[in-house]
Amino acid sequence: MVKYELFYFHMAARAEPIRAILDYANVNWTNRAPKEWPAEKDSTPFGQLPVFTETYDQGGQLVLTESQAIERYLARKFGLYGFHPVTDVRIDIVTSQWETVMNFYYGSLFVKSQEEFFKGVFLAQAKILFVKHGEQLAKQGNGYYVGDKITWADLVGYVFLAQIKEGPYYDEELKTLAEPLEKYLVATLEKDPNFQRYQTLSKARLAQ
Ligand SMILES: N[C@@H](CCC(=O)N[C@@H](CS)C(=O)NCC(=O)O)C(=O)O
Repeated sequence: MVKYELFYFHMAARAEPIRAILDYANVNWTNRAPKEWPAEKDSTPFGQLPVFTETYDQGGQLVLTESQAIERYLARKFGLYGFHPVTDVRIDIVTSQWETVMNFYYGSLFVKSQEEFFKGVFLAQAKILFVKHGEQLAKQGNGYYVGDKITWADLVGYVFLAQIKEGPYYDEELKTLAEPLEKYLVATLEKDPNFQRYQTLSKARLAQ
């Protein structure tokens, strides 16, 4: 048996797509938060979180860093990546676009000295993303970014949109631009029992 552990702060942020993949795939995994981060920082591979660890029964560990690399690895492992180099790259495009927008979003929330700069770029890029992804989802018409089943791209889109919706910048303009994302992506995922399991587990985790 393999033991899975995700090490991240007690918040959704960058680790949430990893959690969504694991729960969607019904994997048994442990969520761990630092007790005293400055003292723990040097023990991580790159001085940052998330860190994802697989521990094997027969001995040995796989220790991974970089949220997107971890997500891609798990998506591949648990059947949430594409089925061809072309579908894989389409999924990569969607997840990279979301990551870029979220880097500016987190910058605006956590880098106080440059809050206005990050906020400005976040808003400009989020608007483009909402419009373009809305068009892609409308063209697809089945609720999924790529192909005809849920993939890592859909989970990323849902969880990052949810964070923006709960954050300080979700005004009427963004809300209007997000309508196609709501209509196709959000509505489809919220009907999926595997996704509902993730939602229940996620709520319980963050309430702890
Ligand atoms: N590119 C990295 C960025 C990781 C990152 O920025 N982690 C932040 C939290 S979201 C962190 O560990 N901050 C604490 C620190 O740098 O000491 C990833 O996607 O995993």
